[in-house]
Amino acid sequence: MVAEYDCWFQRRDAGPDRVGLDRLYRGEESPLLDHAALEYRRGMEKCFGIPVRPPALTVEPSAAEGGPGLRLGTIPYLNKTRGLALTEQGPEGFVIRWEPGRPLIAGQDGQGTLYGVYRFLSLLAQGKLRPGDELAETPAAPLRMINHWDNMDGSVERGYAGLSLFFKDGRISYDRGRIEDYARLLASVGINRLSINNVNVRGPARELITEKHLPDVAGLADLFRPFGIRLLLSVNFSSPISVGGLGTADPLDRTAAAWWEKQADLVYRCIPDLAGFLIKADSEGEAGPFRYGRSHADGANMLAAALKPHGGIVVWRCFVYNSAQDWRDQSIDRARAAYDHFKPLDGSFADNVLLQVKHGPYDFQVREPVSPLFGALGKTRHLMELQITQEYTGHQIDLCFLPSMWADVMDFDTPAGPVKKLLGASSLEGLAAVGNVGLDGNWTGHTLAQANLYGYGRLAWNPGLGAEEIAGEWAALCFGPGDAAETVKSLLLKSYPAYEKYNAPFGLCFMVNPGIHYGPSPEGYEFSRWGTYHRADREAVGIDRTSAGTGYTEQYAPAKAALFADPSTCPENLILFFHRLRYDYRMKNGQTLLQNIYDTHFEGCDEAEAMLTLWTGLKGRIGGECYDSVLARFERQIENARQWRDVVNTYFWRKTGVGDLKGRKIYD
Ligand code: GCV
Repeated sequence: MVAEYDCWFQRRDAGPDRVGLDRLYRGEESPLLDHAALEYRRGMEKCFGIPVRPPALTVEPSAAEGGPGLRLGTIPYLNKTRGLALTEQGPEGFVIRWEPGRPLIAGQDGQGTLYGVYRFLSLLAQGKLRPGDELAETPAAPLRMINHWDNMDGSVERGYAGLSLFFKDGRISYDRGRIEDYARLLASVGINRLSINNVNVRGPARELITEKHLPDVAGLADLFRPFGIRLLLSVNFSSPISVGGLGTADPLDRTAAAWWEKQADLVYRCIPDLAGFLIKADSEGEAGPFRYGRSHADGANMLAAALKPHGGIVVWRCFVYNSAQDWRDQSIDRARAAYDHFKPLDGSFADNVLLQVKHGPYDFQVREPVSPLFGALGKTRHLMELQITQEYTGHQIDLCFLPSMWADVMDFDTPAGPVKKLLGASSLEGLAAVGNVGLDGNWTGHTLAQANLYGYGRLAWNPGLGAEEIAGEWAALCFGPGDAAETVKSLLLKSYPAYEKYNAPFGLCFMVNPGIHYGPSPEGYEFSRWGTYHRADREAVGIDRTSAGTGYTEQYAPAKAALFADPSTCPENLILFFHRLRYDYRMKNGQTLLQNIYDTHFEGCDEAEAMLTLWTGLKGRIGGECYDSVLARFERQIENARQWRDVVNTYFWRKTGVGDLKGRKIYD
């Protein structure tokens, strides 16, 4: 990698033959096509050093058109005016057809053409596109969103890459060039929606939907629009009171509903194409309809009615659970909460409401089962929420390539089919993910964590892509050509299994330091109010979530429920999520559960150390700045991995008094 800031738009030493690439002809006029042309020219110059002459607008065939050059336009237009018979694609899709000397990028619409340009540049950079090639792509699902948890003081909740790109000192503040570069990164992997402020909408953020800030939000929206990215704003349920000065935010109270309508009118006067509002209600202290004895459908539908005339959507999060639980009370199971709250409401939401469901029933742990809501919300539009920022997966200090985790999620079988097949083909209309960038020079703190942003976009576009393919693409774009890219790819692929091994074992979850969520603290959450207990004692560990326990397994369709409910069929990487097991329980490898806990922690730490060694093998073969910054992260990762290994192993040794069969060092 030459320049960390440039991410997957690196300058290549050797480029393609420029014949046909340095001249651009384009079809109809539209802002998105203008932008696609601009991005093509910029990309060719930046990545391959090929200057491209400004596009000739050739609405009708002309003599000039006969020469070499790249054609850019939309499929309907080109079919009509050139009789090209290009196969129609879905919305935002594109065709790339490279007749020697006359490559063509044709989108189904302007946005598709822009995506086609980025794909063309990417494939060219990976050495995967040549004259004679033809391909067509359409994104699987219409909504591919990033959620920022940025606060208006400039801090970022769970942000590990510096301050906010958007906010500073209580107002909107940004570097225009930086925003354009960010928009390019997002659009180049197909992201088309962006919420800019934290779902915990506190202080001045409540006024983002007022005259005070709307002109500035509009300015930001103007920068993202050419890239086909529409903004959302996170709103606070009690704003009618805190901003509007009303006495209530009751969704069935006409004055509260009218306040939202008035506010929506104002918002859409400033930003007519705002995608909508995102809301966290009745969750971790945020207000919501429960405060008024109303349902989440009442709350969401009130907002939906306000946005409906403007074509806006309400994205309503399902992260609703009792966050003031008494650890003594074993009758409550937080894992049940989202399904218990929202499944009974299936079918009662307005048609411009989308529920946003975290992929697992807990909270972005290193290993969770897929939420039983997927495949069960047949009558409600919804999105799956992932987390790119590494809150529980190493803070972008530890390398943890998340597409490895997400690919497992995509493969999960719901009663309606695997998640990856439901996306875009059912009421599951897309993905949302908590972003991982900030003002750090390399965007993501750990340079290799850029791969998680890239991978999220690629997976949202094509959920059938495997982790290996994504890792290979990203490594080739940033470190290729050459075998350094192979090393980086293998590092990415080793990273999630290693992290999982030295973290909480076998789906146990939440052995992390409370609050900060980095580093081990096996009982950090045991006696707290957050509902995430493993209840380890001297004989057993884990929660019985079968029908004999909390009944969580029953939320799945019968076949899955039965699979999870039986320890002999339950996937072992989740066995302690679903079961309370004695330490002498025999795992499939014939060893006890306890021995497996020891083994995985020793192995995970060894694997982290091996990753550092692999990286040091790249010294002198990649840019020094990148080499050094990643090296420093690996050194910190090893400290963290050792700490996890020793704290968790010592914890279980002290509980059980049973040592490691292999006699490795476990501290007293
Ligand atoms: C934005 C977890 C995080 C919180 C986050 C919350 C959420 O609890 O620790 O920082 O708040 O999830 O998703 O709303």
